[in-house]
Amino acid sequence: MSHIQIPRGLTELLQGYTVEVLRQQPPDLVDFAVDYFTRLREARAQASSPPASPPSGCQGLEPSPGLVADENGDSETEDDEDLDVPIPGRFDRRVSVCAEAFNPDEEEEDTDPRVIHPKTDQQRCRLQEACKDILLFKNLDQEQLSQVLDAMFERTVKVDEHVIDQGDDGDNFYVIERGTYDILVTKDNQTRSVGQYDNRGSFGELALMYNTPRAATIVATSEGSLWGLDRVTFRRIIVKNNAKKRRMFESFIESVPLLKSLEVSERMKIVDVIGEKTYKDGERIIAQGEKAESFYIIESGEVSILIRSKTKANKDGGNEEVEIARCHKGQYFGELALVTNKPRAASAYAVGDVKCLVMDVQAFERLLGPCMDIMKRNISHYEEQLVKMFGSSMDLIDPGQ
Ligand code: 1OR
Ligand code: 1OR
Repeated sequence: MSHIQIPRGLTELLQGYTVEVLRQQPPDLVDFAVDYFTRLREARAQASSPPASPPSGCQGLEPSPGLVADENGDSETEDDEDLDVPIPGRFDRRVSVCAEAFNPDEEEEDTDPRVIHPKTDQQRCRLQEACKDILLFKNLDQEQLSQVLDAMFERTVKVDEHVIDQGDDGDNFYVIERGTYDILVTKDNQTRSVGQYDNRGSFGELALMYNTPRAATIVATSEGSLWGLDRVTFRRIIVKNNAKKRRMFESFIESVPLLKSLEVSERMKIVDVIGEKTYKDGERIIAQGEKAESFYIIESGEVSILIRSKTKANKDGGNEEVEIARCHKGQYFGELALVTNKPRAASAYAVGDVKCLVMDVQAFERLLGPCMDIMKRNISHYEEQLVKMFGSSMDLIDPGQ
């Protein structure tokens, strides 16, 4: 029998591909392999030739020399479109950045030119306001955040305009400044609305994070204004930061009882979209009666859940808040309103300093389906408790009061 030798590098090559498949869960393994190995070859070719253009390093409001960004977020060299420089926004789509795919944890030197869309002070203010609660931006350091804000560009939309079409390649990520948007999903030739955005939030991260086609169609249902972030900047900063987030939160997320039934890859997808928020002692995290937008898991500290009593009055003559539960590290809250589609049933306050991992309602619905039974079982316990404490069902305490 002849001796078959395994070529050097084959094992690592296949391991790299396998790790990326497990990480990104692509719908088609062959397509993904073509993308992956093509990028790998390009990355290798680039690594062995001298850089085509120097890093710009420009961080101010002015665009870096020779690099301007147009209305659609595409960036082009001013003088010569065919100059041999990497052009953010024109990068071919649905391909992963292989250098990162091989070792997402490694700090690579960043040589891509920065995308900068100059903004007026007023635009910058509006942009900062729109981005202040964006969960994907929560773990960025100041320098990363300022590069993201520099790269964002304004896009206004008209009623019925399709911002994203399901099945397309991903070009930009969007943060909503104003306007309402429908989320439509087509499956088996049937299109249904699966949710809405109401003047806040963000969308379009999935295709950019996982190199997959757009998972939903986003249609403006009013006039609106959005801030776009191009794919290259998104991958360079947000996707790279996700590797850090995985390191930071992986073991904690694995210890959360609610999430135990999920597959590892499902838990990692949660880490990719969560943001960490901190609260000071006594700070209100959730207000009873408000519209719900987020779901919380306590990373450290304690949270007190209070409900307005119908029978006890406070010193101002209003309904006094009574404590009904305490939640600790690893526990969750804020699921009830998301599951029942009602206003918040109770308020939540930080007891001491508190850190929470926060997920938006769309991610909650998309990723926590497998945990729904556990949550519903616990909700039925709330109702039993409520009857014991107040002698009626929870619906009788009007959360809007
Ligand atoms: P994208 O890049 O795939 C469409 O482009 C965007 O719609 C997507 O990123 C998300 O940001 C956003 N399923 C998939 N994508 C969703 C969903 C969603 N909701 C918002 N997007 N589901 C709805 C959950 C309320 C699950 C539907 C089965
Ligand atoms: P939410 O979205 O309504 C308030 O926002 C959160 O408080 C709620 O989700 C739950 O996550 C959390 N009754 C209602 N909400 C409760 C309760 C509760 N406990 C925690 N939350 N009861 C306590 C049962 C031990 C029953 C009321 C007496």
